[in-house]
Amino acid sequence: MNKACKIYVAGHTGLVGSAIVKRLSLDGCNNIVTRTIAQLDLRDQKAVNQFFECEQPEFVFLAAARVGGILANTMYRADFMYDNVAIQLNVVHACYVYGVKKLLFFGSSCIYPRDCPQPICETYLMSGPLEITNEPYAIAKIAGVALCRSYREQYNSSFISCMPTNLYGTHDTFCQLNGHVIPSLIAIFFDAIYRQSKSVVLWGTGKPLREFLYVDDLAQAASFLMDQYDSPEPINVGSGQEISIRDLAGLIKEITGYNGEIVFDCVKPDGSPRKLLDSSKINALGWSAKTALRDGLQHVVDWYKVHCVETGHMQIDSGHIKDKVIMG
Ligand code: GFB
Repeated sequence: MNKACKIYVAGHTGLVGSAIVKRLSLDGCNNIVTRTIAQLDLRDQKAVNQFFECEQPEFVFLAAARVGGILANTMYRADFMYDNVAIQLNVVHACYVYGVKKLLFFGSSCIYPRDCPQPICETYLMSGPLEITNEPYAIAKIAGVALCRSYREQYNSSFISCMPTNLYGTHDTFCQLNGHVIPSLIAIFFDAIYRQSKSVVLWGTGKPLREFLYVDDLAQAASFLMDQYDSPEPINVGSGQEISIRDLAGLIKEITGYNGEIVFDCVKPDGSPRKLLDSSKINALGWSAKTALRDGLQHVVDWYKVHCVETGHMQIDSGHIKDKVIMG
Protein backbone atom coordinates (compact mmCIF):
# COMPACT_ATOMS: atom_id res chain seq x y z
CA MET A 1 0.00 0.00 0.00
CA ASN A 2 1.78 3.16 -1.09
CA LYS A 3 0.65 6.73 -0.45
CA ALA A 4 -1.04 7.19 -3.84
CA CYS A 5 -3.11 3.98 -3.68
CA LYS A 6 -6.87 4.36 -3.65
CA ILE A 7 -8.10 3.25 -0.21
CA TYR A 8 -11.74 2.85 0.78
CA VAL A 9 -12.44 3.16 4.51
CA ALA A 10 -15.95 1.78 5.09
CA GLY A 11 -17.44 3.24 8.28
CA HIS A 12 -15.32 6.39 8.38
CA THR A 13 -17.69 8.28 10.71
CA GLY A 14 -17.41 5.65 13.45
CA LEU A 15 -14.92 5.07 16.24
CA VAL A 16 -12.65 2.75 14.24
CA GLY A 17 -13.09 4.17 10.75
CA SER A 18 -12.43 7.76 11.82
CA ALA A 19 -9.21 6.70 13.56
CA ILE A 20 -8.09 4.81 10.44
CA VAL A 21 -8.71 7.82 8.18
CA LYS A 22 -6.70 9.97 10.64
CA ARG A 23 -3.83 7.43 10.71
CA LEU A 24 -3.69 7.04 6.92
CA SER A 25 -3.78 10.81 6.43
CA LEU A 26 -0.91 11.25 8.91
CA ASP A 27 0.98 8.57 6.95
CA GLY A 28 0.57 10.71 3.82
CA CYS A 29 -2.11 8.67 2.04
CA ASN A 30 -3.87 11.16 -0.20
CA ASN A 31 -6.38 9.04 -2.10
CA ILE A 32 -8.83 7.94 0.58
CA VAL A 33 -12.44 7.32 -0.44
CA THR A 34 -15.33 7.52 2.03
CA ARG A 35 -19.12 7.58 1.91
CA THR A 36 -21.65 8.42 4.63
CA ILE A 37 -24.65 6.14 5.13
CA ALA A 38 -26.82 8.76 3.44
CA GLN A 39 -24.62 8.47 0.34
CA LEU A 40 -24.19 4.70 0.40
CA ASP A 41 -26.17 2.16 2.43
CA LEU A 42 -23.88 -0.85 2.57
CA ARG A 43 -26.87 -3.17 3.09
CA ASP A 44 -27.92 -2.35 -0.48
CA GLN A 45 -26.07 -4.77 -2.75
CA LYS A 46 -26.79 -2.88 -5.97
CA ALA A 47 -25.57 0.40 -4.51
CA VAL A 48 -22.42 -1.26 -3.19
CA ASN A 49 -21.63 -2.76 -6.58
CA GLN A 50 -22.18 0.59 -8.31
CA PHE A 51 -19.86 2.28 -5.84
CA PHE A 52 -17.07 -0.29 -6.37
CA GLU A 53 -17.50 -0.17 -10.14
CA CYS A 54 -17.24 3.62 -10.14
CA GLU A 55 -14.45 4.05 -7.54
CA GLN A 56 -12.35 0.88 -8.09
CA PRO A 57 -10.59 1.02 -4.69
CA GLU A 58 -7.35 -0.97 -4.39
CA PHE A 59 -7.36 -1.43 -0.61
CA VAL A 60 -10.37 -1.67 1.71
CA PHE A 61 -10.71 -1.34 5.48
CA LEU A 62 -14.10 -2.80 6.40
CA ALA A 63 -14.87 -0.93 9.64
CA ALA A 64 -18.57 -0.38 8.92
CA ALA A 65 -20.89 -2.27 11.24
CA ARG A 66 -23.91 -1.97 13.48
CA VAL A 67 -22.26 -1.66 16.86
CA GLY A 68 -23.31 -1.01 20.43
CA GLY A 69 -22.77 -1.90 24.05
CA ILE A 70 -24.24 -4.74 26.03
CA LEU A 71 -27.80 -3.32 26.17
CA ALA A 72 -28.09 -2.51 22.45
CA ASN A 73 -26.72 -5.96 21.60
CA THR A 74 -29.32 -7.57 23.84
CA MET A 75 -32.30 -5.56 22.63
CA TYR A 76 -31.73 -5.39 18.88
CA ARG A 77 -30.59 -8.91 18.16
CA ALA A 78 -32.17 -9.19 14.72
CA ASP A 79 -30.78 -5.82 13.58
CA PHE A 80 -27.28 -6.67 14.79
CA MET A 81 -27.40 -9.93 12.86
CA TYR A 82 -29.09 -8.67 9.68
CA ASP A 83 -27.17 -5.42 9.23
CA ASN A 84 -23.75 -6.89 9.88
CA VAL A 85 -24.23 -9.97 7.72
CA ALA A 86 -25.64 -7.82 4.87
CA ILE A 87 -22.79 -5.28 5.05
CA GLN A 88 -20.17 -8.02 5.09
CA LEU A 89 -21.69 -10.07 2.24
CA ASN A 90 -22.02 -7.04 0.00
CA VAL A 91 -18.63 -5.47 0.68
CA VAL A 92 -16.55 -8.67 0.72
CA HIS A 93 -18.16 -9.95 -2.48
CA ALA A 94 -17.67 -6.58 -4.21
CA CYS A 95 -14.01 -6.63 -3.16
CA TYR A 96 -13.68 -9.95 -4.97
CA VAL A 97 -15.68 -8.95 -8.07
CA TYR A 98 -13.92 -5.60 -8.53
CA GLY A 99 -10.41 -6.96 -7.89
CA VAL A 100 -9.51 -5.21 -4.62
CA LYS A 101 -5.84 -5.98 -3.88
CA LYS A 102 -6.34 -6.36 -0.14
CA LEU A 103 -9.18 -6.22 2.37
CA LEU A 104 -8.92 -5.93 6.14
CA PHE A 105 -12.04 -7.02 8.01
CA PHE A 106 -12.60 -6.13 11.68
CA GLY A 107 -14.00 -8.88 13.89
CA SER A 108 -14.31 -8.52 17.67
CA SER A 109 -13.08 -10.22 20.83
CA CYS A 110 -16.69 -11.20 21.63
CA ILE A 111 -16.63 -13.81 18.87
CA TYR A 112 -14.61 -16.17 21.06
CA PRO A 113 -16.42 -18.67 23.32
CA ARG A 114 -17.64 -17.19 26.60
CA ASP A 115 -15.74 -19.55 28.86
CA CYS A 116 -12.60 -20.20 26.86
CA PRO A 117 -9.16 -20.19 28.55
CA GLN A 118 -7.51 -16.78 29.09
CA PRO A 119 -5.65 -15.14 27.51
CA ILE A 120 -7.60 -16.01 24.35
CA CYS A 121 -5.61 -17.40 21.41
CA GLU A 122 -6.86 -17.13 17.84
CA THR A 123 -7.19 -20.94 17.72
CA TYR A 124 -10.02 -20.90 20.29
CA LEU A 125 -12.47 -19.58 17.70
CA MET A 126 -15.59 -21.79 17.51
CA SER A 127 -14.41 -24.09 20.28
CA GLY A 128 -17.44 -23.52 22.56
CA PRO A 129 -20.72 -21.63 23.22
CA LEU A 130 -20.84 -17.82 22.88
CA GLU A 131 -21.79 -15.16 25.45
CA ILE A 132 -25.57 -14.83 25.16
CA THR A 133 -25.85 -11.00 25.43
CA ASN A 134 -24.08 -10.48 22.10
CA GLU A 135 -24.53 -13.82 20.37
CA PRO A 136 -26.17 -12.47 17.17
CA TYR A 137 -23.43 -9.85 16.73
CA ALA A 138 -20.76 -12.49 17.41
CA ILE A 139 -22.25 -14.94 14.92
CA ALA A 140 -22.42 -12.20 12.28
CA LYS A 141 -18.75 -11.35 12.90
CA ILE A 142 -17.77 -15.03 12.77
CA ALA A 143 -19.52 -15.16 9.39
CA GLY A 144 -17.36 -12.21 8.28
CA VAL A 145 -14.17 -14.00 9.28
CA ALA A 146 -15.33 -17.18 7.50
CA LEU A 147 -16.26 -15.14 4.43
CA CYS A 148 -12.78 -13.63 4.14
CA ARG A 149 -11.18 -17.03 4.58
CA SER A 150 -13.51 -18.65 2.02
CA TYR A 151 -12.76 -16.08 -0.71
CA ARG A 152 -9.07 -16.54 -0.01
CA GLU A 153 -9.37 -20.34 -0.28
CA GLN A 154 -11.55 -20.41 -3.38
CA TYR A 155 -10.36 -17.32 -5.28
CA ASN A 156 -6.97 -16.62 -3.73
CA SER A 157 -8.21 -13.19 -2.58
CA SER A 158 -5.93 -11.35 -0.19
CA PHE A 159 -8.60 -10.85 2.49
CA ILE A 160 -7.52 -10.78 6.15
CA SER A 161 -9.33 -10.46 9.51
CA CYS A 162 -8.24 -8.95 12.79
CA MET A 163 -9.90 -9.26 16.22
CA PRO A 164 -9.68 -6.05 18.21
CA THR A 165 -10.26 -6.19 21.94
CA ASN A 166 -12.71 -3.71 23.59
CA LEU A 167 -11.96 -0.28 22.11
CA TYR A 168 -12.36 3.29 23.30
CA GLY A 169 -11.53 6.70 21.92
CA THR A 170 -12.96 9.96 20.66
CA HIS A 171 -15.89 9.93 18.17
CA ASP A 172 -17.50 7.14 20.18
CA THR A 173 -21.17 6.84 21.21
CA PHE A 174 -21.33 8.71 24.51
CA CYS A 175 -24.75 7.47 25.57
CA GLN A 176 -25.69 4.84 28.13
CA LEU A 177 -28.34 3.10 26.05
CA ASN A 178 -26.20 2.57 22.96
CA GLY A 179 -22.67 2.91 24.14
CA HIS A 180 -19.94 0.66 25.40
CA VAL A 181 -18.86 0.97 29.00
CA ILE A 182 -16.17 3.69 28.70
CA PRO A 183 -18.15 6.29 26.74
CA SER A 184 -21.24 5.48 28.84
CA LEU A 185 -19.39 6.09 32.08
CA ILE A 186 -17.82 9.34 30.86
CA ALA A 187 -21.27 10.62 29.87
CA ILE A 188 -22.83 9.42 33.15
CA PHE A 189 -20.21 11.07 35.40
CA PHE A 190 -20.37 14.41 33.58
CA ASP A 191 -24.15 14.31 33.69
CA ALA A 192 -23.98 13.61 37.44
CA ILE A 193 -21.58 16.55 37.93
CA TYR A 194 -23.94 18.79 35.96
CA ARG A 195 -27.00 17.65 37.97
CA GLN A 196 -25.08 17.56 41.26
CA SER A 197 -26.26 13.96 41.81
CA LYS A 198 -25.03 12.28 44.98
CA SER A 199 -24.68 8.89 43.28
CA VAL A 200 -24.61 7.18 39.89
CA VAL A 201 -26.00 3.75 39.04
CA LEU A 202 -23.85 1.49 36.86
CA TRP A 203 -24.73 -1.93 35.47
CA GLY A 204 -23.89 -5.39 36.69
CA THR A 205 -21.70 -6.43 39.60
CA GLY A 206 -18.59 -4.49 38.61
CA LYS A 207 -16.66 -7.75 38.68
CA PRO A 208 -16.17 -8.51 34.97
CA LEU A 209 -12.70 -7.91 33.61
CA ARG A 210 -12.13 -6.13 30.33
CA GLU A 211 -9.06 -5.41 28.26
CA PHE A 212 -9.11 -1.97 26.62
CA LEU A 213 -7.26 -0.68 23.56
CA TYR A 214 -7.09 2.95 22.54
CA VAL A 215 -8.53 3.28 19.04
CA ASP A 216 -5.53 5.20 17.64
CA ASP A 217 -3.40 2.17 18.56
CA LEU A 218 -5.84 -0.07 16.69
CA ALA A 219 -5.62 2.22 13.64
CA GLN A 220 -1.86 1.91 13.69
CA ALA A 221 -2.19 -1.89 13.95
CA ALA A 222 -4.63 -1.90 11.01
CA SER A 223 -2.22 0.00 8.78
CA PHE A 224 0.60 -2.31 9.94
CA LEU A 225 -1.43 -5.46 9.18
CA MET A 226 -2.40 -4.18 5.75
CA ASP A 227 1.31 -4.00 4.95
CA GLN A 228 2.68 -6.94 6.92
CA TYR A 229 0.06 -9.66 7.32
CA ASP A 230 -1.39 -11.99 4.69
CA SER A 231 -2.79 -15.18 6.18
CA PRO A 232 -6.17 -16.93 6.38
CA GLU A 233 -5.96 -17.00 10.18
CA PRO A 234 -7.49 -14.07 12.08
CA ILE A 235 -5.08 -12.11 14.26
CA ASN A 236 -5.79 -10.65 17.73
CA VAL A 237 -5.11 -6.98 18.47
CA GLY A 238 -5.05 -6.26 22.19
CA SER A 239 -3.23 -4.09 24.70
CA GLY A 240 -2.78 -6.54 27.57
CA GLN A 241 -4.24 -3.81 29.85
CA GLU A 242 -6.99 -5.49 31.82
CA ILE A 243 -9.11 -3.92 34.56
CA SER A 244 -12.33 -4.76 36.44
CA ILE A 245 -15.41 -2.66 35.65
CA ARG A 246 -15.42 -1.51 39.30
CA ASP A 247 -11.81 -0.24 39.07
CA LEU A 248 -12.47 1.27 35.65
CA ALA A 249 -15.43 3.18 37.12
CA GLY A 250 -13.19 4.45 39.94
CA LEU A 251 -10.58 5.61 37.45
CA ILE A 252 -13.07 7.44 35.22
CA LYS A 253 -14.72 8.97 38.29
CA GLU A 254 -11.34 10.35 39.35
CA ILE A 255 -10.44 11.68 35.87
CA THR A 256 -13.81 13.38 35.39
CA GLY A 257 -13.68 14.85 38.92
CA TYR A 258 -17.00 13.41 40.12
CA ASN A 259 -17.27 13.28 43.93
CA GLY A 260 -20.38 11.17 44.50
CA GLU A 261 -20.96 7.49 45.11
CA ILE A 262 -20.99 4.60 42.63
CA VAL A 263 -23.78 2.03 42.99
CA PHE A 264 -23.90 -1.19 40.96
CA ASP A 265 -27.28 -2.49 39.81
CA CYS A 266 -26.73 -6.25 39.94
CA VAL A 267 -29.99 -6.95 38.11
CA LYS A 268 -28.36 -5.61 34.93
CA PRO A 269 -26.20 -8.05 32.93
CA ASP A 270 -22.46 -8.48 33.38
CA GLY A 271 -21.86 -10.08 29.99
CA SER A 272 -18.64 -12.09 29.64
CA PRO A 273 -16.74 -12.54 32.88
CA ARG A 274 -13.42 -11.92 31.12
CA LYS A 275 -12.10 -11.25 27.58
CA LEU A 276 -8.34 -10.93 27.55
CA LEU A 277 -6.73 -11.52 24.16
CA ASP A 278 -3.44 -13.27 23.60
CA SER A 279 -1.76 -10.78 21.24
CA SER A 280 1.57 -12.55 21.04
CA LYS A 281 1.15 -13.19 17.30
CA ILE A 282 0.91 -9.50 16.33
CA ASN A 283 3.51 -8.58 18.98
CA ALA A 284 5.95 -11.04 17.41
CA LEU A 285 5.44 -9.34 14.04
CA GLY A 286 6.55 -6.04 15.59
CA TRP A 287 3.37 -4.20 16.66
CA SER A 288 2.37 -3.42 20.24
CA ALA A 289 -0.05 -0.95 21.86
CA LYS A 290 1.49 2.36 22.96
CA THR A 291 -1.20 4.15 24.96
CA ALA A 292 -1.53 3.54 28.71
CA LEU A 293 -5.18 3.23 29.81
CA ARG A 294 -5.04 6.26 32.11
CA ASP A 295 -3.51 8.45 29.38
CA GLY A 296 -6.06 7.31 26.81
CA LEU A 297 -8.95 7.92 29.21
CA GLN A 298 -7.62 11.37 30.10
CA HIS A 299 -7.48 12.24 26.40
CA VAL A 300 -11.04 11.06 25.76
CA VAL A 301 -12.38 12.88 28.83
CA ASP A 302 -10.64 16.10 27.70
CA TRP A 303 -12.11 15.65 24.21
CA TYR A 304 -15.60 15.00 25.62
CA LYS A 305 -15.40 18.13 27.78
CA VAL A 306 -14.61 20.31 24.76
CA HIS A 307 -16.95 18.66 22.25
CA CYS A 308 -19.93 17.67 24.37
CA VAL A 309 -19.97 19.29 27.83
CA GLU A 310 -18.98 22.82 26.84
CA THR A 311 -21.20 22.73 23.74
CA GLY A 312 -24.19 21.31 25.65
CA HIS A 313 -24.27 18.04 23.66
CA MET A 314 -24.44 15.53 26.50
CA GLN A 315 -26.82 12.67 25.66
CA ILE A 316 -26.69 9.95 28.26
CA ASP A 317 -30.12 8.60 27.40
CA SER A 318 -30.82 9.96 23.95
CA GLY A 319 -33.43 7.27 23.36
CA HIS A 320 -32.49 6.81 19.70
CA ILE A 321 -30.91 3.49 20.45
CA LYS A 322 -32.21 1.73 17.35
CA ASP A 323 -31.04 4.37 14.91
CA LYS A 324 -27.40 4.19 15.82
CA VAL A 325 -25.60 2.45 13.05
CA ILE A 326 -22.39 3.23 11.28
CA MET A 327 -22.44 2.07 7.71
CA GLY A 328 -21.22 4.76 5.40
O1 GFB B 1 -18.76 -2.22 27.04
P1 GFB B 1 -19.91 -3.11 27.30
O2 GFB B 1 -21.26 -2.63 26.93
O3 GFB B 1 -19.71 -4.45 26.46
O4 GFB B 1 -19.95 -3.52 28.86
P2 GFB B 1 -19.15 -5.93 26.62
C1 GFB B 1 -18.84 -3.92 29.57
C2 GFB B 1 -19.18 -4.18 31.02
O5 GFB B 1 -19.46 -2.93 31.66
C3 GFB B 1 -20.37 -5.09 31.31
C4 GFB B 1 -20.62 -3.03 32.48
O6 GFB B 1 -20.07 -5.95 32.38
C5 GFB B 1 -21.45 -4.10 31.74
O7 GFB B 1 -22.42 -4.66 32.60
N1 GFB B 1 -21.26 -1.73 32.62
C6 GFB B 1 -21.49 -1.09 33.79
C7 GFB B 1 -21.75 -0.95 31.64
N2 GFB B 1 -22.13 0.06 33.59
C8 GFB B 1 -22.31 0.18 32.27
C9 GFB B 1 -22.92 1.20 31.44
O8 GFB B 1 -23.42 2.21 31.89
N3 GFB B 1 -22.90 0.98 30.10
C10 GFB B 1 -22.34 -0.15 29.54
N4 GFB B 1 -22.35 -0.30 28.21
N5 GFB B 1 -21.77 -1.12 30.31
C11 GFB B 1 -19.57 -5.85 24.09
C12 GFB B 1 -20.51 -6.46 23.10
O9 GFB B 1 -19.65 -6.56 25.25
O10 GFB B 1 -18.24 -5.94 23.66
C13 GFB B 1 -20.33 -5.85 21.79
O11 GFB B 1 -21.84 -6.35 23.56
C14 GFB B 1 -18.88 -5.68 21.39
O12 GFB B 1 -20.99 -6.64 20.88
C15 GFB B 1 -17.97 -5.22 22.52
O13 GFB B 1 -18.40 -6.87 20.87
C16 GFB B 1 -16.51 -5.32 22.19
O14 GFB B 1 -17.66 -5.93 26.70
O15 GFB B 1 -19.85 -6.70 27.69
